[in-house]
Amino acid sequence: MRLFVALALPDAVAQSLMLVQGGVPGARWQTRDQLHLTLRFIGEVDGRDTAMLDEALSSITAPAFELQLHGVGQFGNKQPHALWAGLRPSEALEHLQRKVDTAIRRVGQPQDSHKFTPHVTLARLRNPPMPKIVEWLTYNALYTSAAFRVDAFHLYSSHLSHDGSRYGQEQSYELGDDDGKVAD
Ligand code: 3AM
Repeated sequence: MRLFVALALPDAVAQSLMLVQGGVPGARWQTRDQLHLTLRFIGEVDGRDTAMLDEALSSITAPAFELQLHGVGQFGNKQPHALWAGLRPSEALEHLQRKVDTAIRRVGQPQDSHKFTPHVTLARLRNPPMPKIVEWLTYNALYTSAAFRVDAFHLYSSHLSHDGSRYGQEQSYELGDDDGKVAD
């Protein structure tokens, strides 16, 4: 199974993102079900490793926190391959990401060589029409979502299909109150 760890987005935030999904011909806009915020890509694992990962992720304690999406960007520089929404800086998010990364490395999964760049992918691009992309980036530069509470993170599976990736929530892990403990 191909796995990754991510945050889900509330419907209101997803709807606000869907309003900025347009204006770039040829872009493959992510559907509602594909929108998420990746904390850590894992990759292909077997059933035994999945069980170990689940156990490691279950043992994470971290506080729930507030997030707000803000701004947009692209990956790929002169050959953009993805458009995304960014986030207002969040120490709590970085803290959770480090905990998830450490837990995953401890059970023997290889390190992810990419630096963590918090984002929500909005579109994937094959033949980027540069002027339209510059226009889209400029027009949506001030995009800001409502603030929302993050009280869980999830282990997702990813299945490639002819119409893009299909993501499924395999497991969910609750975040706690301010001291990180999950309430009973
Ligand atoms: O959060 P997004 O959608 O930007 O690009 C993939 C996607 O990111 C990324 O993991 C998320 C879930 O598929 N991804 C895919 N292969 C990857 C790899 N080898 C990867 N990230 C790092 N290394």
